[in-house]
Amino acid sequence: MMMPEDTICASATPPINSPISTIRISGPDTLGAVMSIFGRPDKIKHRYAAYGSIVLNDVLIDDVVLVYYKAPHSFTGEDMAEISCHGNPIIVRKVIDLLCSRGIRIAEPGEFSRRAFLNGKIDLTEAEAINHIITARSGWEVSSAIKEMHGALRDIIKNITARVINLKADIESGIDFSQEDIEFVSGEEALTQLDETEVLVADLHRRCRIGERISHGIDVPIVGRPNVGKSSILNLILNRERAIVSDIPGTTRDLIGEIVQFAGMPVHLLDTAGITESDSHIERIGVELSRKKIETAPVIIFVIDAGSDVTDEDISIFNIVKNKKHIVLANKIDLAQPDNLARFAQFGNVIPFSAKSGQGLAYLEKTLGGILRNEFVDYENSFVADMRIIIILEKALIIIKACRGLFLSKEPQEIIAFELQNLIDCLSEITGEISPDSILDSIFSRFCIGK
Ligand SMILES: Nc1nc2c(ncn2[C@@H]2O[C@H](COP(=O)(O)OP(=O)(O)OP(=O)(O)O)[C@@H](O)[C@H]2O)c(=O)[nH]1
Ligand SMILES: [Mg+2]
Repeated sequence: MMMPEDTICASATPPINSPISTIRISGPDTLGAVMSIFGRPDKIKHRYAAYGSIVLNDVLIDDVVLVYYKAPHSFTGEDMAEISCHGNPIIVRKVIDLLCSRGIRIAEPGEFSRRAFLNGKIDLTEAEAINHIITARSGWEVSSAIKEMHGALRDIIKNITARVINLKADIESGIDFSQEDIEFVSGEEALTQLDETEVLVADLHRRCRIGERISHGIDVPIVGRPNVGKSSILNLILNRERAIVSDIPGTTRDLIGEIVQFAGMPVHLLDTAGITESDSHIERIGVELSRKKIETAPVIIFVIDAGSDVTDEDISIFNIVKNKKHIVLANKIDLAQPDNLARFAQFGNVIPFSAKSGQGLAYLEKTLGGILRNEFVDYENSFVADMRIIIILEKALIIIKACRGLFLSKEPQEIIAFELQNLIDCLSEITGEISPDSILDSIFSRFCIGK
């Protein structure tokens, strides 16, 4: 266990005016420092909320609640304290200045989590999960990250690693007894175990990939011919004037995207340029971007104008969209004759919609949510893993293939055992059992100060 010598402090809450702000302190000088600035030092006890004042030279700084955690029973595993004061950055600043005058220094980004990791309180998957909980933009990410913080990913990795360790041990026992011709694990059995390991790693890789994809936001473009109301629909869903709306066809030239939450998942909703045969160079570029998005997006919102007749443009856009998952909105229903949707029968199920009145919005959210859940069936079981983990899993799959090659060509057991050790080391990088400082730097520097 590595114990950093110095004591750090930082505000764990953002520098804004709010009811409460919290200042964290961690390190061996914590208790001395807080006792010296807190008006009722006798009240400071392990895991006890002490109420009192912080006073400097007879001037009252604030009334606060102070909780002290005695090492190793704290988040970092060191002596820690949390001071909750009134949420004014001026007060926070004064308390931190006071602590600094007692020889405590301001923490680097992620330094509390880094200490928790170095003291064995959390592994890297849990540290990364905490960061995901803070930065998550949808309910799905939050619950997935909380599961990870509770060790869901770590347990799977540990289980896979344990299997490889066993296999390697069996093979090494074979090495020791090789003179006596005892084989602890037959070649076939070893291959089966390797195959099983590969299935587990590949499955985990797939689940992390899905999670990674979802967490970036699932692209859902809103497409249709010019002037049908695509930008108005984006603005309605976002509940603000994000895209310019006008009655001039060809208003939107570029892709305009925002992340919104649908059915607990982050959706990258994209307003696109109305698709048309245009002479204008800029408009053509926009139309090209819209077409590309239709190709790559998993789900498309196709908009038609319920207030006007179906045009050839509508039909040709629908022909590109129809083979993909899509939703059809008959927008401007407020301008249409009621129950006159029959003329849109060629587009299949059409949702009557109005960006003006909001009609159909709840139904759109329900329908889109349903499609997304179906498209990403396994989303309950996917992980919001960092690219770092996905890359390590890919490396592990390559090593497994190499091991199989060694088995099949009946290489000496020492060589196979060596390659299996590479696999164990590789998997251990995920939890951080084996991780060079440079990797730790890059992970924890992404955290905010006070975390
Ligand atoms: N009455 C009514 N008007 C609407 C509705 N939705 C949009 N409009 C109007 O239709 C016109 C075009 O709306 P936009 O949202 O700019 O249409 P767009 O599809 O983004 O157009 P381009 O960017 O040119 O492709 C504007 O004058 C809107 O106010 C609706 O539901 N009802
Ligand atoms: Mg537009």
